[in-house]
Amino acid sequence: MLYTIPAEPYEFTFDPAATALLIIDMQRDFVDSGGFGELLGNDVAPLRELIAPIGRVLAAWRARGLLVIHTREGHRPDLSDCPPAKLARGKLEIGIGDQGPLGRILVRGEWGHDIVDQLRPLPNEPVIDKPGKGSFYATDLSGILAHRGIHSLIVTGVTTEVCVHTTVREANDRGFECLVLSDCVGSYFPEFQAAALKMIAAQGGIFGWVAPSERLLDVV
Ligand code: TIU
Repeated sequence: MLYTIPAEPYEFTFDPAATALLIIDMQRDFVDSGGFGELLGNDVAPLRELIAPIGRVLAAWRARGLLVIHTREGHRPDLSDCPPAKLARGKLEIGIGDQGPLGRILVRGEWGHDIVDQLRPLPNEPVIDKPGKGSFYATDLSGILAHRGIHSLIVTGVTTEVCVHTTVREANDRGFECLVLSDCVGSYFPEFQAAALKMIAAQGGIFGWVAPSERLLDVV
């Protein structure tokens, strides 16, 4: 069964059985005080506002028994999968792999690396651990989507211009149709949020579609 909802730049049509809800990097390291995002100099408040709307979409998607996939950005404890350039970037006093208030920053297994309690994955929901900003690079996401017959992605999470954009661009080049939920993605920078959303839907939907989550919740 196909559903069609109003979106930018025109209506988005999808088959729920062939669509996954992707929740990108809703980790304490990005949305909690003391995490990587704050150590980069950002105010985490705008990102915390996403937890409630993403939670509503997550509940609706789970109630329909549809596929939910979570991602986490982070590295092995020995940092062998972290490019030296990424480690050095920012000249931070406390950076990736260092001990911070939430544990070692962006290191798998640490408190700060994990997803916030409100959006905690269920045991049957794949969690993609990714070393980069994109969810496809150096992960098994492509295989998981292929095995489930997924062609479309509902995209949520943080941050809009970094991991969300990189993932949507990767997905678009792989032939996926992406709907980005405008109130379920967030940036530390309001001007980047606005530009990043425009860039997805511009030029006839060069990377995909954008709509508020109410439009999706109207039909699922
Ligand atoms: N810094 C920033 O805006 N984002 C990241 O480093 N990672 C994600 O977006 N997940």
